[in-house]
Amino acid sequence: MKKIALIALAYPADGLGREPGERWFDVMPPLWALALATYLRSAMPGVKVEIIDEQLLGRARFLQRLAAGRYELAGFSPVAYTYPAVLDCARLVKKNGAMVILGGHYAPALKNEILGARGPGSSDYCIDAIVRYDGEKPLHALVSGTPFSGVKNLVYPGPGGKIIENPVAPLDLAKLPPADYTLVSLEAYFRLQPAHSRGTLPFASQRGCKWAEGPGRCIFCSIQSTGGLRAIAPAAAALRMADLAKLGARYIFEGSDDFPADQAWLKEFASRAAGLKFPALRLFARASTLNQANVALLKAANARYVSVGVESMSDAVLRCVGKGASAALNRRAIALLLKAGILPKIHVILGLPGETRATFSAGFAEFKKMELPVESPEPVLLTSTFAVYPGTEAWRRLLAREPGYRGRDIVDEKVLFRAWLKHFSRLTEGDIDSARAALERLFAARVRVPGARRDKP
Ligand code: B12
Ligand code: SF4
Repeated sequence: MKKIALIALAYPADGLGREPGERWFDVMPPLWALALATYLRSAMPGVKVEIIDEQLLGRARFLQRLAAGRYELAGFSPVAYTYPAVLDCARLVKKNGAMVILGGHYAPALKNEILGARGPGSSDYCIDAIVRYDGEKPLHALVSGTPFSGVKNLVYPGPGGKIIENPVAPLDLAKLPPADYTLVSLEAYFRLQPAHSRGTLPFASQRGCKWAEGPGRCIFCSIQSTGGLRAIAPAAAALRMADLAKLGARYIFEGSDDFPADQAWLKEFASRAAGLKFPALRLFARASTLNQANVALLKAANARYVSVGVESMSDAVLRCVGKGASAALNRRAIALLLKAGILPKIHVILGLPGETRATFSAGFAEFKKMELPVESPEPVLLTSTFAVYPGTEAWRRLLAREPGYRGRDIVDEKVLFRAWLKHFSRLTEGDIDSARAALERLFAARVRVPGARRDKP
């Protein structure tokens, strides 16, 4: 029987200078792996697919398991912070003869760099190929033994090391089987979740972003997607989410980029959800799509928390990053959510292009005017420093100024951030730290968070 491993890494505890154990999200089963494993199992019932998750095993047991495993194919979905550790794991499974495939959002953005440094023929050969965009059919084709040249969405080194990019085929989400959450032990994940959010499962009813496909794309957007905004039919999405309640889910972490982007979809979804026993939803929305009608629909669909990437409260900065929002829209979004009894989570990025002490002061004054909840079980403000991810417009701009970073497959976020500030911001790291501290003080004074866990993106 063929054995396939889909290997998920824990977000490193020291990532971004965080203190060990500090995280802004709950431990959840990796949705990319569930999606791929479900498809593979339904298309090839004879294949054994294991989802191996470092979050459950801890580093030592996780590495032991990989070292002992014999897999025909091993798949990883690195993000910028996990990529170096993914390479360590790839070397382990490659040693035991696995074909190693990467997918997700980081690897396709650096496909040439990764395959050049880690592909066949390199001195550190541990990666065979990279899948771009939807992975279900490409993975099935690979496991079936289709030669690389016949696998859609695949990027791989051809004869002489030349990187070959196969044609791309977006998937019809309606034709996918519902992700099978029983492929992993949900209890094991629930046990690692804090009491107030225990029973959280991830779900994604949509892929792609309407804003990115249409008038603009945020300059920090690293999401690799093709085929425009696609969604599971609203009735099916509602039923599948309700089914998760039967598996013990009390909350759903909905990973779509802008859940209310398609109002007709949302209307149908909300009317179906209203008739079902429905877990509480945590979701993401753009400020510009959070109008009165959409917020009412979200409330009807049992939305509890809505994350809004307000990023900045300076119109000048928002224009610079192509966000398609304004301080007024941000304020409106938060006010509408609060009025509907939905808790906002306000994501702010520090170190954006165009930011100066003056824009920060103006933005800070706007934050002061913003309506906020008096109390929330979780932190409402989530600040982060600007991450220049490969594949973004910001990355392209930085490389134009710092050609020395070109060609590398491993990026050091702190180094990039410093270089970014040097070229694109008039703020220093000290200014950023003070700005962050000032914002945190403002929110701490205005929003009571009983027994707050630390909560930063
Ligand atoms: C939901 C989500 C989370 C959830 C994950 C919940 C879960 N356990 O499933 C949580 C909150 C835990 C999370 C955490 C983090 N995330 Co996150 N996350 C997302 C989000 C919004 C959706 C991902 C998702 O589940 N989509 C649905 C699944 C089905 O689609 P998919 O992941 O794209 O996978 C498909 C294809 O890409 C492909 N594929 C993916 N992997 C592989 C692997 C193989 C082998 C193959 C063949 C195919 C394949 O096939 C899949 C099925 O078609 C994305 C942004 C986005 N819109 O995609 C960011 C995103 C992936 N996250 C990101 C980051 C940075 C993080 C964090 C570091 C936290 C942070 N600072 O934001 C941590 C890292 C966690 C870790 N250990 O890796 C970045 C990655 C950027 C980069 N270039 O590195 C993204 C792109 C968002 C962004 N900021 O731009 N995340
Ligand atoms: S970062 Fe901007 S462009 Fe990218 S998915 Fe989010 S809203 Fe869309």
